[in-house]
Amino acid sequence: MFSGVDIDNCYNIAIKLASEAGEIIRTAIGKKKNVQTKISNVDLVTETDKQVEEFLKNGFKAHFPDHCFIGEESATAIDFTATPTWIVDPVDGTMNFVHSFPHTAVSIGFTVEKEVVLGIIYNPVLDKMFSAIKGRGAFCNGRKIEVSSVKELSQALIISEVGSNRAPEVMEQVYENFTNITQKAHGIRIIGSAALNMCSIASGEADGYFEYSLHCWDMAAGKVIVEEAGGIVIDPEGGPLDLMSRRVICASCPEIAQSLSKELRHLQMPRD
Ligand code: LIP
Repeated sequence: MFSGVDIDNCYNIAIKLASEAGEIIRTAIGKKKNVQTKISNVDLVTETDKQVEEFLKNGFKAHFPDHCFIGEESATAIDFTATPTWIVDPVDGTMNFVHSFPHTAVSIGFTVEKEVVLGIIYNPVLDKMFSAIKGRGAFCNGRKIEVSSVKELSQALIISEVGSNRAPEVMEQVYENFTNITQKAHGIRIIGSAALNMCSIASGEADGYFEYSLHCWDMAAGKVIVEEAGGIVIDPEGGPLDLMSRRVICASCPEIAQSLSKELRHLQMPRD
């Protein structure tokens, strides 16, 4: 129990809704998409993003009428409070979805008193269901997952993203950081889904991930999945992660997180 919340019931409902949402995405990914743009011409939204969000919003409202809901496609001014809150990205990696690139997922985080206590990230194309409840470990399709044992940036595989904010000052910082980290690490990868990037850290497939310009729905579920897999999730400047700060470092261990923090040029983003 987390402050009177029946977390097992929340988990069971969220897994069921994530599976059903995944079915919508799996069916739609092979079909022609109706694509619109949001803040830039590479910030995409499709009818599937909206359909899945509506489905999840109605599903969580029906089961948990007292809980709050923050979703990528319906969020306006975000009012994040201590009340139990579902934080949802209906299709994380929308650009990938549009191109039928198979790294796309539904991401569901659940907070109690502003702390993420449950996370579910489901890639329906590859049929990978990642989940974690605070204090109980992290899993993929029911199998326990753990971060890698890599402890040095020089030996690490790092993931990052270009993001959909193409403002010149943002792009300059992105490329400066890519150039620097490429020289310091084993390698760098861009995959296109913040949520699945965090699952790669949790699964031990990569050792560090950083991004600026993302939103709370991109990282809420991933935070608890990485932590329960034995990893660390921090603010890029070194303090605890602020879910609304729109930036993140996560890593297999504190050493890599701190090395990334030291090497990166940081950017303050307008808060969610
Ligand atoms: C996207 C992320 C991607 C990130 C973008 C964006 P969307 O989410 O997952 O990794 O670089 O900034 O937030 O828009 O596809 O849900």
